[in-house]
Amino acid sequence: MALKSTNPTTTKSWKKLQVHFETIKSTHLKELFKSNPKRAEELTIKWDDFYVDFSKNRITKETLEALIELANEVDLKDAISKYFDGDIINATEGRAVLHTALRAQENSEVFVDGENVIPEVYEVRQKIKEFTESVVNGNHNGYTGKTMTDIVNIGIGGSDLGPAMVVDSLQFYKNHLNTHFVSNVDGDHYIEVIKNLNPETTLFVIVSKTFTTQETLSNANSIRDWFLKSLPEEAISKHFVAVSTNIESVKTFGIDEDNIFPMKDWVGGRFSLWSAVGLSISLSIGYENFESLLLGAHKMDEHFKTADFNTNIPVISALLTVWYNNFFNAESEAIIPYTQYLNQFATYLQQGIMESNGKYVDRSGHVVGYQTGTIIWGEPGTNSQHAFFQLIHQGTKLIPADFIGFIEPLHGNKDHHDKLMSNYFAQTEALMNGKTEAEVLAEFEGVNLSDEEKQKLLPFKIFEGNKPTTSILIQKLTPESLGKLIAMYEHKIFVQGIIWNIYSYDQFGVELGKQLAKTILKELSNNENSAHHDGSTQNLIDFYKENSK
Ligand code: G6Q
Repeated sequence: MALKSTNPTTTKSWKKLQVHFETIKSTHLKELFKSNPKRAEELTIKWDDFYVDFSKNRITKETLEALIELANEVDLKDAISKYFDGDIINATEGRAVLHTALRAQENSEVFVDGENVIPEVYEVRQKIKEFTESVVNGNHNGYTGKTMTDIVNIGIGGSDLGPAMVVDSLQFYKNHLNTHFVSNVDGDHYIEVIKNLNPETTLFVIVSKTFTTQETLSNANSIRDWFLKSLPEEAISKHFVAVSTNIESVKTFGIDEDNIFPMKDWVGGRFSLWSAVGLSISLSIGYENFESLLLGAHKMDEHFKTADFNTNIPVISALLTVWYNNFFNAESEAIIPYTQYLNQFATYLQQGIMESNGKYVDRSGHVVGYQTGTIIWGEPGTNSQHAFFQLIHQGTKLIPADFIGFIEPLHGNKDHHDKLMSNYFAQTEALMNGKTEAEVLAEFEGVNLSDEEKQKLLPFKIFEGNKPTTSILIQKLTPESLGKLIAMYEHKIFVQGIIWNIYSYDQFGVELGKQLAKTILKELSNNENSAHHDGSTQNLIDFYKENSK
């Protein structure tokens, strides 16, 4: 069954939210805390090892009620069932969206075209497990008998960002294998990665759902050529494996069928790290840890599917985005992890969120008359405090931010961890409270400045505050808690798409890029000049050709 199509702006709750917005838009968060001493408790969701405090958001109970009404009016419940049940909710590509099936329990049933897909999911998982163990334990060695020391994941977009982010985030749990990622078609990228590698001890994992992506195939071909300079053709089967839906093209590339890890077209690239696309994750942290990652995601799936909307973390989180994006006209959202391990997390979410919800046509094929996908950005705190935080504190834009922190550090340095987390808490507090004129004046006391100088300086030192943040506090960064966190954002993306009445699971904008470059490439590599470019593009191409060696 297809997803319903409701223009959210025509609902009663949207109108209610518009009226309500007028009454709340200038209210300061400080006042909201003052008027309700129980606010923090009431707006915090404790679930498993997650403590999610929504209270520093510019909402009241009434706001939440109206937002939940909106979710009900667009029939979010029905959409969630369709999502988990394998309905063709990616209608523009005629596909189901079933990354949740990849982490479902073995005894569950999810049907696509009348067939339960779970047994096959578990067959592939078994293959990942056996292969991981044989490489990690030194049973699958290189052609010359040496044990593997390095893994190179060759893929781009969804076939790179998820595995790269997870491997980096979970480096604490890593085994002896060094994992590298080659994605950019920029030849300097793969050459930098392989320059210190020994082909005899390196395993290459080519990841491409379609196995037609220019970047990945170019990198794979060049790396194979490099490899064949040291080892014979028959060595390929020991050193190259692939993850794809396109088995025939992988075989044509020269990879044995046994070395192919299949994936299904109902797994979208940017949601595919849970599938065989996660092979380099499994190789790098071990299969058990990979399984824990999947289990964490499954637990979040269950929470999302079963919790009432008012205690449902992904639902509330998505509704807040709608609130800021469509009523406060906020354009971006920041993701600030207070852990260096999640260094790549915002980059990863940029793809998930912006590729999914960067759409201007609704599910009825009409151009939307309201804002959809937000701009996502972020870097770990505390580093970002020394960089772009100034703009969040005193700029002219409203930037809701998710603060993500962990109670326990992995290496146990409590002194550093307390410093790190005191920054997390202090920032959310300061963003909310700001600094009043009276507070600045009090700070000025005892400072060697004339009254006139103080008055001059005063406006620059005032912080309005009222900057919304959501505090996500998790016990410890583990494969399982990371699985929960990623799945939380995946479901947030889904809810946003349902409310904005768009299709979140296609990516025609990405495909456009794949087509466009092909024509120009022909012009660059020979003297063909077939296409009619605008003056600027033509000049750029000509200048490049004249000056490139
Ligand atoms: C993800 C996108 C895109 C895709 C890459 C790689 O959702 O579709 O980022 O993952 O373009 O595609 P292949 O895996 O087919 O090489």
